[in-house]
Amino acid sequence: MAVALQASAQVDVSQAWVRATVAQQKATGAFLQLKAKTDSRLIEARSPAAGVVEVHEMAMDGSVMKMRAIPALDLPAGKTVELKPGGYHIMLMDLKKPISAGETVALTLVFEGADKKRETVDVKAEARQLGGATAPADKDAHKH
Ligand SMILES: [Cu+2]
Repeated sequence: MAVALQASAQVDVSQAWVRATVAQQKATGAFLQLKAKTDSRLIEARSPAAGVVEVHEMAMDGSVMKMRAIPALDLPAGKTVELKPGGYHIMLMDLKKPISAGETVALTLVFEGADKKRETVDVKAEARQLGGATAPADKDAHKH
């Protein structure tokens, strides 16, 4: 669930979510869909939950997939740009505390239009637990 607080935003933000973390984990990703009315760029992201927030892309480095920070993410007019696991994402680093599934994480996104006008959009992203190898043991599991 995502709520963009500015109804008339230049860039529509939807489907925002953050990957829940396990204890000791200091970084995680935020994912969402962006659709700009006119050519824009995502130039900055912030969150009170993290000390450092960067926009990352995944890129091949030889035969290894690595992520790296990019200065801006292009948002062509009318095109939905999806930030998702394995692709572009907003990297939350230096987390102030673990993020549990169901929690709401506040994100602030800064967009810049072709006219250099900046717009700030506040987003609430719900934390979700992704299944798979990194999932912690289910504390509610019953043994019989
Ligand atoms: Cu990353």
